[in-house]
Amino acid sequence: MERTFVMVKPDGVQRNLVGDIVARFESKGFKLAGAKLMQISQNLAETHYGEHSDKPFFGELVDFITSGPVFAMVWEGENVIATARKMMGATNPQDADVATIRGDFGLTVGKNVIHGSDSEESAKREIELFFLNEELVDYQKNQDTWVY
Ligand code: IDP
Repeated sequence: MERTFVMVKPDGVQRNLVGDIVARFESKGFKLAGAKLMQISQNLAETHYGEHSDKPFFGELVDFITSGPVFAMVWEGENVIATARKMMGATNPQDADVATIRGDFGLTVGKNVIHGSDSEESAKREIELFFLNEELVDYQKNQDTWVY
């Protein structure tokens, strides 16, 4: 089953949105495989956002993502990578549809509440970057027979 990396950014944690965001993924039918509240180091931030290192907003992005705790998660389920991106909405919350996480909770691209892997390759990379193998749990949920 597919897995993806999702993270409530420091603005989402400070604004008490963790519960609502977790509830959306649970209600959709996805299964939580791992989760933790953590402070991202400068080094981890620069590695995670490495593809943006030449962008003008890189410094601001690293400062922001290290400015307070984040809530890191691994979610599992059929087509979860693409579906999580749909549930998050467009990168700029002003372009994000209503009923998406960014559409409902964000106003600016710099503080857009949530991160989610954008491909199979980045999901694998980001899960390995943020979680040890033993922090991820393989288990059955009875609801799955009603979801699939
Ligand atoms: P994504 O988070 O939707 O995958 P990316 O293009 O990978 O979007 O950008 C990573 C993050 O960088 C965004 O979520 C956003 O917080 C931040 N970002 C993107 N563009 C800008 C910008 O123009 N100014 C400030 N921050 C930006």
